[in-house]
Amino acid sequence: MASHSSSSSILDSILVLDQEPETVSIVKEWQLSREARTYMNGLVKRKKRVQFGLLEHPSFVSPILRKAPVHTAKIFLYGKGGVGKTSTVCKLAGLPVPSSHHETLGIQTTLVYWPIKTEPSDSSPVELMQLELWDSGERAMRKFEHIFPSCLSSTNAIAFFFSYNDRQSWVELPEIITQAAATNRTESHLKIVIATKSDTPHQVVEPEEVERFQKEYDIKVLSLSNTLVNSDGRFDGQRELSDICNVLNELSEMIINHEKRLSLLQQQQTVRKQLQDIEISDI
Ligand SMILES: Nc1nc2c(ncn2[C@@H]2O[C@H](COP(=O)(O)OP(=O)(O)O)[C@@H](O)[C@H]2O)c(=O)[nH]1
Ligand SMILES: [Mg+2]
Repeated sequence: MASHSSSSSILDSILVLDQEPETVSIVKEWQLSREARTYMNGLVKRKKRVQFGLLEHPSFVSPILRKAPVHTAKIFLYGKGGVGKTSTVCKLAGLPVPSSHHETLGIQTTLVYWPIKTEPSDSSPVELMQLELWDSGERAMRKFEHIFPSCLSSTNAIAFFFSYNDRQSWVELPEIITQAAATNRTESHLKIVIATKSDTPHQVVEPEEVERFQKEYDIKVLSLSNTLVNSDGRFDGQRELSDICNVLNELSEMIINHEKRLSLLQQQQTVRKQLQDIEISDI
């Protein structure tokens, strides 16, 4: 009996080696649906996004979110000064986007909560993404050597930045990807590229180049415009939410699928090690 159960557990382990990572699809624009309204009430109050400190949680505002499973992810924003990293944080968190460039001092962290629904939408529960955005200025990183490694430490993802109106930021992209890989040798983080200023009329990076980059590096490029949806300059929380919905869903989907892939890889490594140990003890 004992040998039967141990041989079936070995078989289960071997099956893990052939497994492909399960991929999750997030329901697009679910956050704008009628069903999502009660959940989103925790995020938008009087047309403004609610901001959360370290000890706060959206369930304080919308108790229905208390039961939602939480995916926590640290994302480090990395790229040349002035490309729009801080503006992207503001756009995604629903804060006013700075109208001029001020070097970010030290490290700024911002929490963005985002309820999601995965396919099949009829039966899956609402889950909550907790995205911890780490933003730091170029000068601060050069001056204080500990900043760069701290931003990379245990990060789930690195968002590499360039902007469509700054050729240099595009040319430097492969270099900064290599630089991050050299510092964070485990390389277990997800790599994403965020391309800002897609709204500017004088673009110096061609869409074909971006297309080629995605194929060559196998890194997805998300294009953004950190401008207000209302052209009269008035902030409308609901319209701003619709504007960032796709980006936050794509980001969340990539993070969840990356974590699933990593967890399967770790499981497979453990099984390989166990099988090696069995072979050695058989000798
Ligand atoms: N038109 C436009 N301007 C942007 C966009 N993103 C950022 N900016 C502007 O670019 C400048 C630098 O942005 P900032 O976020 O401070 O850059 P950082 O140094 O990478 O943090 C600011 O004046 C922003 O208003 C965008 O998507 N479109
Ligand atoms: Mg900045």
